[in-house]
Amino acid sequence: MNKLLPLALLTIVAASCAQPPAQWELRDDPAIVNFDRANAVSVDQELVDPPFLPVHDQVASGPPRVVNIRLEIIEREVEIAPGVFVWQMAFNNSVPGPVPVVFQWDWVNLTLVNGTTNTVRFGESSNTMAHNIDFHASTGALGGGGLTVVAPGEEIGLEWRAVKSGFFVYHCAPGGEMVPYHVVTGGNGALLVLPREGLRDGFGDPLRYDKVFYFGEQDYYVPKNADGTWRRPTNFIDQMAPMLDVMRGLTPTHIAFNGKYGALTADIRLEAAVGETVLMLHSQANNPSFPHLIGGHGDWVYPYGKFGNKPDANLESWDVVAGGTAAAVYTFKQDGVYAYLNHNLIKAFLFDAKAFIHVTGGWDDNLMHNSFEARPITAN
Ligand SMILES: [Cu+2]
Repeated sequence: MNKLLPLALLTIVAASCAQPPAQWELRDDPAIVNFDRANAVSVDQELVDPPFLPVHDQVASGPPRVVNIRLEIIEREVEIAPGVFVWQMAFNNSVPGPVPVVFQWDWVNLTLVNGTTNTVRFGESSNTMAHNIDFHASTGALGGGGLTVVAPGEEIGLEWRAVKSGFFVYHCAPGGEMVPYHVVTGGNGALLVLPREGLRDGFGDPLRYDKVFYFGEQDYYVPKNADGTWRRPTNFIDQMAPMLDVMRGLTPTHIAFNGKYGALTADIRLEAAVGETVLMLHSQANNPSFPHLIGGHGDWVYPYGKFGNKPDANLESWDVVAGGTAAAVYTFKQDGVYAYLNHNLIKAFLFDAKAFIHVTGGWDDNLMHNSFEARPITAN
């Protein structure tokens, strides 16, 4: 017994040296949590149109900041598919809206504008309705919706603290039937709250991405005329009653990535290289979705798109809940055209819930090759 004990101890020590116990969960740093807002540096963030994100650091280099963002709501008519017109409500003239990027414990200082002052970039605006914004990442007052109702031609300010990390939906939510109406005409987007230490893989090791793409999935409910043609309304108000009738059927007439058919398969070319790690962000403000990368995987997939959850490894498809997001990381290993899509394949191919990612950089026969070319069937 006495001779065996040291050996047993040695074995335990050796095993624990080879595989240190997982320390995945991190506790909040009180110095960061209690950092005085009055001492925070204020920075302006230039937002960009999806599927791209603003240039950003992946690890916080200082204490919490106040990040100033400006969202201008534009009511506009867009041809979402050939011959199909929708009056959208578009944050910064984009459906989905742009993705602000902050760190956990930063303050987000929003100016929400109903209309536009930037006629150079956004064109004329003649908004007809009140709008607001509900940030799923925020705390209190209906996600800010209760403090941001703003009439056409006016602007309003809202500051809130990003207390949780993850990828979070935001959307317009003016109340009652207006909530789904504004959301399914495009009044939604998502906001990225990075952990201050950056993303970590399932081992707890730092994970850095080379590129990030945002796939905003949008369902539309376009009414038809008596003769079967698509109804083309004259403005955002005229569109509402007939569209609500279609919405009550719960069956979308159109589903798109990045606002319109062909947006990420033809209009915008997404590119990556073999060896590059891509963060794939996905949101759906009104319905579930089931992301899948054809020919690849989710190396690490953060449950519900929230970085405080230990990521799942090696998934084939994953979840977006209605009013939620997904965040998946993949390092490309083969060149070719990959389809990133909703693996409800009807929504991907009979509708247009899909994107292409063009990957260059070489092919690894060891991972895949034809063992023989097509030939007449041989006897076995
Ligand atoms: Cu609205």
